[in-house]
Amino acid sequence: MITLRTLDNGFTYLDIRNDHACAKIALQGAHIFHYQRHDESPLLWLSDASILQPGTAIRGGIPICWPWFGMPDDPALPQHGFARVLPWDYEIVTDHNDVTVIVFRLQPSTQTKTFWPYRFELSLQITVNDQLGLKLTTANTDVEIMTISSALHTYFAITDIHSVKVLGLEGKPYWDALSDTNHIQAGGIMFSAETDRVYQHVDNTIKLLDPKRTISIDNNGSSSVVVWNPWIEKSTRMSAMMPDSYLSMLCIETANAREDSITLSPGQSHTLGTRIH
Ligand code: TA6
Repeated sequence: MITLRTLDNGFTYLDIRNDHACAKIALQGAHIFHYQRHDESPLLWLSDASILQPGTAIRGGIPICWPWFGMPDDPALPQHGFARVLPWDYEIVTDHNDVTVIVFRLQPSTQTKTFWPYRFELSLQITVNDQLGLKLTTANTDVEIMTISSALHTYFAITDIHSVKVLGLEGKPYWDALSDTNHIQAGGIMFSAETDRVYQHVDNTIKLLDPKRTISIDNNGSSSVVVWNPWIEKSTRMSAMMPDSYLSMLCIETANAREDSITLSPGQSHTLGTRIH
């Protein structure tokens, strides 16, 4: 079952429920901000301080970072691109008891051209059942070559940052954004301080081990994985975060960033996908 709901401030989202799970997806940014399998706690984290209002990026869920990841060269442009703050169209593909599939589309407009000059087709297919699937497809409909970096910037809800471990990135090279240095991951990842890393050449399943459950992340069309926890100081000063937010969230992002950016010739397309289960 899918219900279109609109808050008093005009914020509009799809409220989804089927035999396996419930989910909420904002039309702004095609941004899923709630996914919860029945008889489980929510799998995606949403900040208690996040305000659901038009034009404001949602802190939590899975923001779509496109057509660039991180800070652009032009400081006047928004971090993580513009797709997550613009309204997308949607089409209900499947609304069955055991699975819900919705395709969202962002069209080029005078607004997008103020950020980025290219013509494109951007779609996001979201599949909700006992797994959560996202497929972000970029088509270059321009006459110019375009280069994109992107991320499905997933905020996972965790029991406690001190008690989780991330496996699957052992031996992978990563850029440490905090020190602007490069390293090789030794062993699983545990957390005791702010962590902001872009792992490259990743083509395998990532596992998030939480005392309550193990979450598997199967990516495709992705060579980068971003691992981020803001820790205390950034939790305290970042927008739409509480001082203790860092304890209950961890970002493991399916991406193509930095040297994994994708170049598309006219007529070419690329799909960045993840399956969370
Ligand atoms: O993906 C990690 C990161 O780039 C961090 O450096 C931090 O800035 C985070 O994204 C949140 O970015 P946002 O623009 O959503 O506040």
